[in-house]
Amino acid sequence: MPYQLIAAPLSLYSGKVRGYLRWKNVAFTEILSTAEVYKNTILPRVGWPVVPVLITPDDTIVQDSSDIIDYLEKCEPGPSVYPKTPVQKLVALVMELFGDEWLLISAMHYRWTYNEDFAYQQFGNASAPGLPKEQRFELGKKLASRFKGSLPFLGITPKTAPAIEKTYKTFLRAFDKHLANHDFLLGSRPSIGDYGLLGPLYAHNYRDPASGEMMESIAPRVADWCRRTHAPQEALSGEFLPDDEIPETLLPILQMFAGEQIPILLDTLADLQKWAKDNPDTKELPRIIGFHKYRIDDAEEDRAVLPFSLWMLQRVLDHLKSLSGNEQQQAEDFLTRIGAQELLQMQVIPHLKRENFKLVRE
Ligand SMILES: N[C@@H](CCC(=O)N[C@@H](CS)C(=O)NCC(=O)O)C(=O)O
Repeated sequence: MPYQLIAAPLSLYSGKVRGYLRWKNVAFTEILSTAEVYKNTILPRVGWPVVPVLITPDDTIVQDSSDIIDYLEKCEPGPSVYPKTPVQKLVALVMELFGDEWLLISAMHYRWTYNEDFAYQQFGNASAPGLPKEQRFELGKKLASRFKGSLPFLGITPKTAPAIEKTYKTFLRAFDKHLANHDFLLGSRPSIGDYGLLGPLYAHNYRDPASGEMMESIAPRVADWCRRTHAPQEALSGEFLPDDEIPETLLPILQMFAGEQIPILLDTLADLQKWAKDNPDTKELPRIIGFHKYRIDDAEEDRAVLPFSLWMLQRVLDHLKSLSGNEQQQAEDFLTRIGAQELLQMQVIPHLKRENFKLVRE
């Protein structure tokens, strides 16, 4: 039995994992996440409705795109998507965090502002492919309300919409410029950072028609990167740049991470500590632990405090903690250069881990 990936074409994190599996040359079959599959496999085995889910050849379930990729990195041969050198590995992990947890905002905004009917049809197509088209649309509308309804929780409102669009377009132009000289973020081999970006950029912002048209017109190289990263022509190919080099063209994107996402992560850290103090006997983290203000460009809005982002941040901080001597100095100098030196002081307290597919404190 090969690996089985339960996933859907419209799903953000499914695209991240699918692109990785193909590059890694892992034999897998994809199972569409229909209502039946949710009922018979995902809910009983994962405990909550989510995709993507990996079923391994020995029938182990792995859930969460980062855990799936890490599982396969351990079990499957071939080159790794994690650079070995300190600063490239740091940048790759930061870009995964930025894609998974920050560009998610633009992905959700564009889908539900400019591609609503397409998305309804897609939700219905995935859930009940056997129904007639109009019924799939109506079903999709019902199923999608949970996702569309999450917009205000992500801080996506009419007040922030212009700022979200402005900063997303700035990102697209910067990434397009970078891709004029490099196939991927860090050379001719995709890294975990490329897959982090692929989530929001592929399934939503490339594949949703109105968003894809916009991407093709203002950042055609990003659209090309989406195609190459999601469906590579050559598995296991490419190299990271030599000498731990970080291309200058990535600096504007890393500065966006520092300016936009770090303040939210800092606030979320403070809220986690408060939550832990107020709930000393609760082990499992709720998905939302409160509300806070966030700023994007010149707009300010309320948004939910999402502790899951800190589990992703921990991946970056654990890497920093593993460094010593010269390597530590190089990473510190680099973070100062991009204005992200706050990362050096950050600590996730209490430490978070995933247990039975849920986020819990250690
Ligand atoms: N962090 C997870 C998130 C998975 C996720 O959010 N999947 C979406 C579809 S792309 C979903 O099923 N969401 C359901 C939910 O969040 O309740 C990952 O990287 O796999």
